Amino acid sequence: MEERYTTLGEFIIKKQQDFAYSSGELSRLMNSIRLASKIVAQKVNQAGLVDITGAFGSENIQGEQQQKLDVFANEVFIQTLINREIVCGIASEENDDFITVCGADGNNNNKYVLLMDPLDGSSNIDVNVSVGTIFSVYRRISEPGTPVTQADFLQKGIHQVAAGYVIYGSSTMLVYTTGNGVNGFTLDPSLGTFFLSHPDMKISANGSIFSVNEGNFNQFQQGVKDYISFCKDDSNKKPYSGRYIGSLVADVHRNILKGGIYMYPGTTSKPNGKLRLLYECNPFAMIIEQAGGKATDGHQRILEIEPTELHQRVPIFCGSKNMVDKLESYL
Ligand code: P6P
Repeated sequence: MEERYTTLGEFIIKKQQDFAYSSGELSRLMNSIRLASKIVAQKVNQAGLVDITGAFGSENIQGEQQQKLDVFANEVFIQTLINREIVCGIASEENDDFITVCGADGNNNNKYVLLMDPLDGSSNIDVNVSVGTIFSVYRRISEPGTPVTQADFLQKGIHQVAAGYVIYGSSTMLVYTTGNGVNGFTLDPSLGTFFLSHPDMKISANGSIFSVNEGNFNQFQQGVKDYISFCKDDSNKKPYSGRYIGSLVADVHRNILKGGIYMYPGTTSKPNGKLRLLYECNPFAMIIEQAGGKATDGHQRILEIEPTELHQRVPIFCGSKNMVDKLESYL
């Protein structure tokens, strides 16, 4: 089969065949995410036309005003997964606690849990900036048939079975890994089909883009300030460009394609930064490492961090390996 005509559905089946032990549950999980992404993409692309972008009035655990699309996207992904009885538990940025998913018989022998940020960067929707969904999948560690526990979600990123994101931008793309490389699929909205558009994505070891919110510069630790000053030093042989969209999925996706480093450092007011370990930093860390890049909190691999809370924040520096190495040399 000519690669360029591979649809996401065909790719998932092909990959399942690569795993002799695969029971097909992970394939069904990916197909569920495929469906939910199409539904959310359609609503995001209508955002300016349909009155669902206004603030919903409720707040999420982050204390942020929930945009209606946040709520919509959260419900679509949750319902799609529950209806198909694919996972035994779900954790979401939009939900204070994790959701236990039981089968019709009240038990649940499904072996996976999913963690997600259903619509990251949603505050950008009203200004037509790309937003995204981020997801992370683990095998449960509790006994099948027993209720899912928090321990099932608080696993190190190295144990992720799959990680991915959907970017709702000039086109809708789904990018994911199951531990054997990273592949990107672009949605043809006229057909409702994701086509393999970016096979075996790799991030260059070097890059010339640094992404950070310099509005926080004065609150960064000195080493981070020194690295940013290095990037801005005109005497550099290799000039760097500052690019910061303020939408995590958009910033990291661009850096994977063009090379670069994305930083959300700790600050004096937020020592652990802003981004969430379990459903933002870990999935991106897996994707970036699978694409040949590096992801650290400044001291250790993001994927090695032992989680303690569902919504915990960690600083993150990720992207082109040599750029992250250079940053670390300043810390
Ligand atoms: P700041 C969006 O709210 C988000 O969670 C990420 O998508 C984005 O990278 C980050 O926050 C931007 O945060 O503090 O720079 O506005």
